Amino acid sequence: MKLISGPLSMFGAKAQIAIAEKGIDCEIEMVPFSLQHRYTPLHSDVERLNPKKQVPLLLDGEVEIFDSTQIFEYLEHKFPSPALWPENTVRRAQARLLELKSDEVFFQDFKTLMTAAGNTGTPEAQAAIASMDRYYEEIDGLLVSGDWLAGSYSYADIAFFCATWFASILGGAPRPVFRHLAAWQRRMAERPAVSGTTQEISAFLTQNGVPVPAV
Ligand SMILES: N[C@@H](CCC(=O)N[C@@H](CS)C(=O)NCC(=O)O)C(=O)O
Repeated sequence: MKLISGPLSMFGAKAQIAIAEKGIDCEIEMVPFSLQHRYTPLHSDVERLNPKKQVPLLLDGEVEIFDSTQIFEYLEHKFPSPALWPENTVRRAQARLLELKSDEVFFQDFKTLMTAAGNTGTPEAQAAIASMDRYYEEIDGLLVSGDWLAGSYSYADIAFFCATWFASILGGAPRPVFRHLAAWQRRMAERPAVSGTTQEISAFLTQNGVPVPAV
């Protein structure tokens, strides 16, 4: 099995953490990426397999798929243990929705901060930070009564941890006032699967003179 990702890919980090959590023997190949030239030249498998021209991709024999959530689904079916979707039907539905919200709702504000490229003083960036703050408050509320976002540790935690970690690079870190969220971030960061992945990304950030998130 091979994961094709990028050294600064939030969605790739999701897949990398899930692979590590499940202890899967998987080669990880990083496509060419630089802060200046981004993903050009495009990796040949990305060109061939993904009409959206994005990473991550997962190659496993005749299975050649893209999109981190699709990769989660494949990993869960092929390697059911340890389970990364909650067993309980209600909790599972909540976890799936939270995973989607990380990738598609929270990510909209994240994209605004990416476009701002460090200039967080613009009205657009300030609006994105305010919107993220409201979402952080919602998540903090979920974590009052439990260690994980949807009962048991799940893909929802992996996705949102990656979103907050990368948002922190862009000036969108959660405020410490959200103490349940802060404690959850620390719990996440202590997991070997998570710290192994963030250490690799941190090395890339350091090489490129970009400050590493505190968590
Ligand atoms: N929904 C996709 C998003 C993938 C994505 O946005 N990948 C980024 C890197 S994190 C990428 O390859 N961007 C290059 C581009 O869009 O040109 C997923 O979950 O995998």
